[in-house]
Amino acid sequence: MSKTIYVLNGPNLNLLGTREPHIYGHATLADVEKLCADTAKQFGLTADCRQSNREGELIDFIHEARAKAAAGIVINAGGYSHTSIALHDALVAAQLPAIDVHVSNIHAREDFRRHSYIARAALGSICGFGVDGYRLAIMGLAARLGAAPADEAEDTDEGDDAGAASAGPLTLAIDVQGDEAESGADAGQSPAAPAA
Ligand code: CA2
Repeated sequence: MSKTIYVLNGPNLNLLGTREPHIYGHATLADVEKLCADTAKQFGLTADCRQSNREGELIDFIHEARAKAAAGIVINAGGYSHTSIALHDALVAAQLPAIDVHVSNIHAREDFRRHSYIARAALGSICGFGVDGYRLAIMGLAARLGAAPADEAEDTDEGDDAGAASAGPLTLAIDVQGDEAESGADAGQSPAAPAA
């Protein structure tokens, strides 16, 4: 199995961080892609990040993920989430574990955003956690794939790793696998988790 996760972003997500920060926050698409790369690396995975404003190109990316036997797909199809049977069909055909991600809480907005065709073809959905949802999606996928967090000792041979995400994801991965009660605070990317 490949160790590559495709991270696909759909229409208008190239505008992240430039408009409507009250809904989508201040992080840019470049920030999101770095977050994904850093998180994937912590699990010995690689994030191949793509963005397109075209439905057909997103479908091509999904076909490519299938052809390359990618480990999984994290997808925020933007507005196409609510309209695209074609993207749904591509994900079903790909037969790869996929996670449907939305930066905003689509259930707390207009009714037309509440339905996601992507969610129906996905292993799970994450929404409302801001861009931290991408990190959570990769962690969930990694847990499902059985990808253990990279050992910290092994991590040091990679040289200067100052840009990598904090130890938060590692802590949460231990929670998932070992049922620990402790939650993983991270570098402040997400709203505080509700108390257990
Ligand atoms: O919350 C999400 O991640 C969405 O998938 C974002 C889509 C929206 O159509 C979905 O209902 C929910 C829109 C992406 C637009 O992104 C922008 C970002 C900054 C400024 C303007 C648009």
